[in-house]
Amino acid sequence: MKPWQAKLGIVVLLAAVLGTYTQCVPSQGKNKSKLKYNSDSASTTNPSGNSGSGSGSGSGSGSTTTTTAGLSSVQAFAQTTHAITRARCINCHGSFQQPLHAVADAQQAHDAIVNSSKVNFANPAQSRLVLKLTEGHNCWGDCNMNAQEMLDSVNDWIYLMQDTTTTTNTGGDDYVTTESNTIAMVLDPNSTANNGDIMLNMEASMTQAPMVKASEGGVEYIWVPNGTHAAVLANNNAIAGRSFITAQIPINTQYRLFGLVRGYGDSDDSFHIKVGNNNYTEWHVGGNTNGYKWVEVTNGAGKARLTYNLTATNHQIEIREREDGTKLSKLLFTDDLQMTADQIGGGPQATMTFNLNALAAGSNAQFKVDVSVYDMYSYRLSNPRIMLPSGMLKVKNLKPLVNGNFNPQHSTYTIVDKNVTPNDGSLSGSSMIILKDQGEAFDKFSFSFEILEYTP
Ligand SMILES: [Ca+2]
Ligand SMILES: [Ca+2]
Repeated sequence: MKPWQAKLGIVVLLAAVLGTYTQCVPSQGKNKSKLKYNSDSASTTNPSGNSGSGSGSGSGSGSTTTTTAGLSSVQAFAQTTHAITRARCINCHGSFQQPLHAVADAQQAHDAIVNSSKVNFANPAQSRLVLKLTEGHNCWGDCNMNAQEMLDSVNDWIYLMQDTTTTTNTGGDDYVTTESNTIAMVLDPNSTANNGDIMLNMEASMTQAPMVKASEGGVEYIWVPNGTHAAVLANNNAIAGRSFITAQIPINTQYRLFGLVRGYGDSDDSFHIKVGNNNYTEWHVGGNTNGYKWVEVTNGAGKARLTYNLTATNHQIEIREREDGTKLSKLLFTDDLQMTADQIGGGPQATMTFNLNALAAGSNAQFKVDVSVYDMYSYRLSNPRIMLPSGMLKVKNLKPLVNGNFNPQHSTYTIVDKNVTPNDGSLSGSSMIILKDQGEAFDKFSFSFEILEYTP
């Protein structure tokens, strides 16, 4: 099952770039407990997110590989690009204007595009469907944003056509831990998540030069490098760097907006920001923030508080350069109007813990790895490590299993080959993106090791 087919459960952190999918968003009563977010999700862990304790067995025989066939081109088109053409192009291309890619019949609309070579599967960005929008052909908003939306849909169309290969690990000679709780429970063990909270990772945004993406100390951010422009830029200055991201708002209500920012001083501490159809507001993050800090999005030098009335749909967010040198890592919409920036601390990143004692008798070792939701389709694992009270534990070839299955693409940690000691338990400094299987409400992690040999 592809991840978006079982799109249930928590909505705590969707970095939605895709406007074409209908998500099942729970709209039941909202828990108003404060949801805590990490300032630095790449290097901080939430100890309360502990889950997945247990052990496992190391017996079994081999593994089986299964391939799930991708969708047909028409099926994939119907779920992706067709949704855009139906919504945006129907007035002309749904009736009289060739190619008739916006007619209701998916096969006919699909054939109209494919047979006239309006889509370029080898180089989606060069698809006429996309380029026409960048050239200004009947955009329904900002042409570049519309083009990006169309390009996203074509990329998804291609993705949906691909076969998915998974390997069912039935043990073999490997040592396999027990399964974690579901990722939804791991990330939110007390079900305190607020359904009206939406986290956006700016690394998933579309930037327009001189706005660029970068990272430092495990924090990904966007910025216009300091020194690019000498002066403060007005919100209609065409030379400004810009970035766009879609917020998938789950509930019709009022929201406040916060950003995880870094400012360096009075001339490096502001953005213009535009939410949906609202006007630009001038967001001053407050001089030198001394590192990354959650700051409420306010308006003007007087920092007037803002409340956004947003409908339950996709809203385009534009971050626009005002003063270069200002960095933005994440945005958080919340319908908890009482929330303040200093309450945003811990987060939807959690540590999974697996007891290895049954796999490596007498070791009393624990395997720990941090997990977060990366985007609509994937998780991120980071900082795999072993806590070993004494002795030495030889560890080799670590594989994450999602719902018991190993996907050969998830191979970052297969090169692990280490003699772990109490003072040195880190298995890798790399993080790994893991494709969701059925979504965080269902997916459970376990881990296999080729070798786990304990020496007291
Ligand atoms: Ca300033
Ligand atoms: Ca500056």
